[in-house]
Amino acid sequence: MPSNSLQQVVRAIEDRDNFLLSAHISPEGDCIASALALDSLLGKIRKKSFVLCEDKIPEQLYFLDNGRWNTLKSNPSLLYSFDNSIVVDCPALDRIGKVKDVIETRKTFLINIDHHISNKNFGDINFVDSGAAATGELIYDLFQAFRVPLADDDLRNIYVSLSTDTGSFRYSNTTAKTHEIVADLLRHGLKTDKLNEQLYDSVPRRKVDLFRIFLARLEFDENGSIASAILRDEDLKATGCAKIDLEGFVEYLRSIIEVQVSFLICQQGVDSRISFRSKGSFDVNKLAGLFGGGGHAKAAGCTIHAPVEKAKKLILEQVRKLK
Ligand SMILES: [Mn+2]
Repeated sequence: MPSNSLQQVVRAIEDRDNFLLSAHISPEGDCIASALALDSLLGKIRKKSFVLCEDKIPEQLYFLDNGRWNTLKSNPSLLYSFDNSIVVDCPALDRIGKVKDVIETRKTFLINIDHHISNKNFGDINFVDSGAAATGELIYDLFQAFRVPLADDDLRNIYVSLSTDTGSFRYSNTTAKTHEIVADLLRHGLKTDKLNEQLYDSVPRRKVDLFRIFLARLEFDENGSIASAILRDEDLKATGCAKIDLEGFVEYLRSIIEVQVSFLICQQGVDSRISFRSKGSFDVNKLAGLFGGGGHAKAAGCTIHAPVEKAKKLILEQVRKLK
């Protein structure tokens, strides 16, 4: 089903009373903040809602936790009755992990709110806009459509979503609308200094330790236009890091002047999870798509069912073909 209009989404929400909200596994700024902001909006229009995700909020973003983020482990979700689900920031339904089973068992009406160009339009209602810098932009649109004023938490959540998905308003997905939304948040009293410190100037020591290993593994191919690194489960273990600690690593590779395509391969048991970044005209969404993944033109990911070294070989082959 193609994307629906804002009005159709508003109607779909108005017509229904209770919602399970979910977001992707390994949650980051946009999906966490979008889910929490949407939960807040639904409460304010007197709907019942319940956030349920496979993973907990990572430590760096604990400050967003308002006690409304439930995980499959922490919560007896099955006691909660709901007829509808809203999935945010997920290009495909598999991205919510095991919560997919919960939704499918209940045969709920499904609303898909997202901005990934690779979105599969898996919902009964699909509010998908690949021109939006972050899913948080679409949640902001919903606040406007329902004429619900943004409380302090909502201001903060929308900002976190926009700021994190645009690399602090640096990436090409940043639009005039992104800045207009931020201007509106500021007019409503958002304070950004402390927030930016929490988001960007709070690097734990363990992450620096992992970054050292990552730099030692850095390799260049194709005359330095491709940069990649491999990290293994044991590297994360040795430094006490989790997947979220990898945030920013692959972007660092892309920031190297000569580099057009960068990727980070992270061992995931017997499989490999890959994050791609690019600049210029190279489309990593297309590249990730060859391996069953996707995302955006300049930032995408996939899982390859092969060990890390083999995965790297397979990727390099495809990058050379696409270049
Ligand atoms: Mn996003």
